[in-house]
Amino acid sequence: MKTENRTPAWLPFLPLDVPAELTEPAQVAAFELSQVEDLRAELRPDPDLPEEAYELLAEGGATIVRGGRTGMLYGAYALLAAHAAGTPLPTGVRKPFYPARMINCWDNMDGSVERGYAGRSLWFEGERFDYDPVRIRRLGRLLASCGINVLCVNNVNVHWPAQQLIDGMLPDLAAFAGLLRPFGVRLMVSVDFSQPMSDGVPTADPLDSAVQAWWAARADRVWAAVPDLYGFLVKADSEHRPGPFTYGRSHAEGANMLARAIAPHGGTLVWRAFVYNCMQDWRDTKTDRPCAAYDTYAPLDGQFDGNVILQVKNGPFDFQVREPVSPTFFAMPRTNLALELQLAQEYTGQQIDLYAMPPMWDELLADLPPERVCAVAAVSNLGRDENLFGHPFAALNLYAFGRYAWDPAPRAETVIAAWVSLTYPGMPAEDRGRLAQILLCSRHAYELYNAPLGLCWMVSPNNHYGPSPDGYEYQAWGTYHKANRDAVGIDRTAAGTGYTEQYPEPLRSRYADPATCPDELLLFFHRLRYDFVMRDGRTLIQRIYDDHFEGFALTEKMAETLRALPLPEPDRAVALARMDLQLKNAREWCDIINTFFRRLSGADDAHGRKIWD
Ligand code: GCV
Repeated sequence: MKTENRTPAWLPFLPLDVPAELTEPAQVAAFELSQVEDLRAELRPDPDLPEEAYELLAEGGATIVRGGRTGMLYGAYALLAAHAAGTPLPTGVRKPFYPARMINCWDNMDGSVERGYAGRSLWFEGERFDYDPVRIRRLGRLLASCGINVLCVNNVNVHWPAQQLIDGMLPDLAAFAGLLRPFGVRLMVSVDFSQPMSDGVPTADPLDSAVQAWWAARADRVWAAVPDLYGFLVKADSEHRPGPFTYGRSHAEGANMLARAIAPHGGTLVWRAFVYNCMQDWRDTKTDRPCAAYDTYAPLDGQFDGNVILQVKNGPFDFQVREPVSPTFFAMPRTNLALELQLAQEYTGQQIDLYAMPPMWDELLADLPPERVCAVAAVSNLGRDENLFGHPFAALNLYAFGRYAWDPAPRAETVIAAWVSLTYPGMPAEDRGRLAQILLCSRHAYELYNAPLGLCWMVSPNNHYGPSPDGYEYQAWGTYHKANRDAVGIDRTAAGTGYTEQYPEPLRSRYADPATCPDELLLFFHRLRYDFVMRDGRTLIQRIYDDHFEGFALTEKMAETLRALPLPEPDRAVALARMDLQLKNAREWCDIINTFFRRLSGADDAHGRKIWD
């Protein structure tokens, strides 16, 4: 397999490969620091500091990196980043806010990546592990340099032969784990809840003693092969995956059974809360998909074992362009919760259209206090493409995820600016500023032409790129906007589906009243007539038209600025080619959605712009 020599993403300040013989994070740290000629630094292990903590101290013209076992590596990267960007050293003891900072890779063993937009899998091909170890060590370096410490190696939809990862392929899993271990990155495996049945056990009922014994024995084998495995990740009773519902058992009973099997090994059981009826009849107006996670899990609060983490998507639907914070986060104070984000840009441009996520996370943090969850996870946006991310700027989202996972404080501008400086140090400061501005406004532009006012699911079915206003309207996925000639949206207040009742105050009242509901979420929570007058005095239909036109116009401006930037190759060629595709996509969204609403409503655009008849 070909080894790419290009150093990925935000580490141009250290274009090097870490030698294979280094096995400890401290050795990697020492090696990294030794490669920078004008840097005097010394590592000082401190067993009194938490394992991942560090402190940088100036001492006699040198910098001391005091740290725990992995902390020294994090400290070394912090020092190198500050050195490269010319910024002051971080002060005081630094330690991550969340102990588990995970990426979930939806990689299949046939080499495909579910919702992957950066090429094939970096480590699977042809139903087995198949990778370039040099590239995997670079990946470890990339992850450590932004603070990510857990990688789930396979898709949550566990397709055969991924069951073998905890069976015949354990030696391969162990070898792969060994490549990432020097970077402080631990593996996790997605498991198939029904796996005992493929091994002669007649049931997967979590209360059956044969099932419990099977998992306990399996856990013994798995941890014997990979003693520092972080744990298992489970998607159960979701989108046709097997799970405890088949046996009339609750998700607490299902999760606890697995958690007890892995507890003796210190394993963590991460259980996804993405459960809803994906076989809904569109005529059924009682079922409202956003209610599903809360309805399933809130009654189980306090019933999960201590080594279970319930992983909840940021919003109640499924990674739409904009969603309100999931109410499940507020309903389970006695349960370990993890926040799940999606870096893979499934609904947000597929790593063709620009969509920098930090502004979205800042908004999320305004409603979700970081201490509501004990861990964070993100669906990976990585792949085998030369630049690892498909779009060179998509690297920002992984970098930023690591930074926010370490320190969940809203600071989109700072993180974006830091990424730009580290990635393109050779570009003049003014141009870096322009690029940072493009990235900062990319989400706003995308939202305006794609899904303004909280309108979800007007996307092409299955591949989820490009507009199809009625594409999901009569399907079984619970994804309806119900636009007719007079109105659009679903009433999710107490008078409607009751979804707003799942929120605590003040969110409940804020969302329930169209007068206080943020414009961006208006059509998520309310069914409104096209002549509804918005806070800014415009009618709803005029806002729909205006937002789509504005989103396209903003994209044209972004394209113009981008074309003038002295980006290094090959990033420039890739970014410009993808921007051309984005412009086409934005035009389609603008024209098709506006035409859809004009045909339904018959309303003219107040500014007489072209909308098709
Ligand atoms: C891994 C959405 C995606 C699926 C994904 C699922 C999930 O439905 O379209 O590809 O499956 O979310 O998060 O489990």
